[in-house]
Amino acid sequence: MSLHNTVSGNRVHIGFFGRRNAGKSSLVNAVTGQNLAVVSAVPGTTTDPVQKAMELLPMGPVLIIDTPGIDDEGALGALRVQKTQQVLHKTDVAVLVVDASVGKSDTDEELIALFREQGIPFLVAYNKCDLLSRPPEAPEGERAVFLSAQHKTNIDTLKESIAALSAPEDKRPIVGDLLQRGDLAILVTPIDSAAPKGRLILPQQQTIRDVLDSGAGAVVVKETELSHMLSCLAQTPRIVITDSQAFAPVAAIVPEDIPLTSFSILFARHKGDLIQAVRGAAALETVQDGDTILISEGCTHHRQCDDIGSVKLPRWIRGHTGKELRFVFSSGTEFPEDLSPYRLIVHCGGCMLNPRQMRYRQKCAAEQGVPMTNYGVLIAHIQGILPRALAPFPAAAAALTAGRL
Ligand SMILES: Nc1nc2c(ncn2[C@@H]2O[C@H](COP(=O)(O)OP(=O)(O)OP(=O)(O)O)[C@@H](O)[C@H]2O)c(=O)[nH]1
Ligand SMILES: [Mg+2]
Repeated sequence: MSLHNTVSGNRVHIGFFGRRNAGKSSLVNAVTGQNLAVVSAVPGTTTDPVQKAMELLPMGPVLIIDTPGIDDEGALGALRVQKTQQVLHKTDVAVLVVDASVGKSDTDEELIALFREQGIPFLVAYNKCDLLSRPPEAPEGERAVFLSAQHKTNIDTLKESIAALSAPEDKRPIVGDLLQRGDLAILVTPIDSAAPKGRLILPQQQTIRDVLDSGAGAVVVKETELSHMLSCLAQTPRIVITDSQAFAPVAAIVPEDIPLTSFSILFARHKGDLIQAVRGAAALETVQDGDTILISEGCTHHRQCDDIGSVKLPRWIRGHTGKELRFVFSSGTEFPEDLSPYRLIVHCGGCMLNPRQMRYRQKCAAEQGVPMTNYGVLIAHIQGILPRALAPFPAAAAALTAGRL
């Protein structure tokens, strides 16, 4: 396959972020070995994202994205976040460029919080180390590279670190990033007729595994035993995770100060871009008579999904909106290239798609400006449980509020 035949979805997307004048464009030029990006001492030189597809060793095909610098004025401005957000949607690995002679600012910390929340692996590139007699120390646990874009020192180290972060099976957290060693997570798993015989479903198993990997403990309980179990605990749970079907009764039991979310929210984030999915769900409020909604499934053989996708969702959506809508269905590997006919895309959870495939579909929708959500997030929205279920994810919660306006 030639370089140009590699569709952009199959390229590792590497985004360079940071404050104005940190040297993002200089670093992009040093990494690519080309003078693609305009560099100047005037802050705010880069005004729109600049991207370049190329072959970058030791990674292979990549897409390098240089972004406009973020202002220093306190909290990230809404518009800036939106621009940064658009790039974050497609970023596989983020490089936070910090001027080492200045150090990290609140803005940088906010960017790091955004990366974390969206499960985007990142590293901090301390640039302009040539200005220092000796490089600063990185905070413990931070993946950092000390370099100089101008003197081209440690650029290879940066490339290797990026490659290490973009390992093929990208390990996006399910819930582990919200937990600390010794924490307790409660998992509420109703056992009804839809539950498989003699075992738990995969998302529940994977969540338990993720809890264990983070050194926390899991209490797994049916909604009927939840109240009793809560009263037995000597330690306040860090989070309660429930099957969305049981959200209402569970929300009534779990005190407001204990974070409560659903498996579908966790997996929307694990598999793809939660913020985009939330925006897509909020877009349901803006559909009009005559709009077409695409309902898309990743596989062709899951009876249960099929029933939800082809029968229940159209009914719920019509009931919720009260609009005359047209529904179009796609399944398996087919996903329309031209998404412009659709006002909204509702995708299944994508259990048969790998995160990259799922994210690629989300990228296509984002690039074409079509709102896209998934079954779990949309159903949660229709049930009215999103505000509470999103509370552990502030940026996604903000997207819900913004999307409804
Ligand atoms: N001493 C030193 N100066 C650098 C280095 N890298 C970049 N600079 C200088 O820092 C200034 C800003 O560089 P840019 O690459 O334009 O910074 P940027 O982050 O892209 O800035 P915006 O696009 O405005 O956000 C320029 O004057 C560069 O020459 C470095 O490693 N050492
Ligand atoms: Mg720039």
